[in-house]
Amino acid sequence: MTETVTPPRTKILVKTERPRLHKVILVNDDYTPREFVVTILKAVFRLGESQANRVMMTAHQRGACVVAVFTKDVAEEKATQATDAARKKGYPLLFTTEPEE
Ligand code: TYC
Repeated sequence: MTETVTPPRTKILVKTERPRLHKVILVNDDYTPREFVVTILKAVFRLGESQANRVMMTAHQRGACVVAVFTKDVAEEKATQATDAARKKGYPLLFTTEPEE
């Protein structure tokens, strides 16, 4: 007679963590015109006029301001794109990225 062996059922719980988001940070400088900063914030980060002005003024007064958060790739791409656009015009404007806590 054949015996049927039933193995214990093991339930495997797969936990997937969400990828960490990265902040794009606008850094103040003394040379880039305010209007140009606003133009970049609107073109690259799709901010509206008043939000772009608020972000620019916050960086101007406090030294830096978070523009937005994205996945790592998108944050780095947008920061590079925005910084390169400023270099092409001869401005020292800088966007950096850092992971969110
Ligand atoms: N501080 C610049 C000026 O007075 C304007 C400026 C604002 C530049 C924000 C960079 O991230 C910046 N012309």
